[in-house]
Amino acid sequence: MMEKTVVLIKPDGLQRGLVGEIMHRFERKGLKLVGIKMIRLTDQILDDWYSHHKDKAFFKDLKSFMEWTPVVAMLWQGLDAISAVRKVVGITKAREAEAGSIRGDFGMSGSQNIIHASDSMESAEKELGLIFNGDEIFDYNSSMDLLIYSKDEVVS
Ligand code: FUP
Repeated sequence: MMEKTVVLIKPDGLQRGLVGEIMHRFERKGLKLVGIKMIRLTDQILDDWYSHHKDKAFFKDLKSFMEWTPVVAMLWQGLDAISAVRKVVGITKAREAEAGSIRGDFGMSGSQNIIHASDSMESAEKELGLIFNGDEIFDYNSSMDLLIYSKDEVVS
């Protein structure tokens, strides 16, 4: 299914100068950029974003980490993009993430782990709504689509 997924470059990724490197990886993979902005996350956004973690011991630190600097928020579109992007990102604990993934190649921490990516259709929809206005999401044809997908895949 054609999906949109939300990626955040977290404050550590921004400060370490990894924005270009990270975007490069998604572009080369064949994902289409359909939204991008810088945003400073607030308590209000994060309470909703990480509502499933609100009772965890790390919740307070997680919020202050995510508010340290602005983040770079992106929307990437592609066939089964949610799971494809999660594979490019790697597992949460970066020091155990597979080499070749973003966290595996650039991180050591399980909390300062460079990047966020939506983990399901529900979270993608929720996160998209928390960050992007309708007029910040772009639908366009790219001739790359003809190279990235076969004809039968593009119609699915
Ligand atoms: P992920 O989807 O890989 O980002 O992982 P989770 O949704 O499980 O966790 C979201 C964020 O909470 C992580 F990216 C970092 C933080 N976290 C911690 O700080 N400590 C933990 O033990 C688990 C998660």
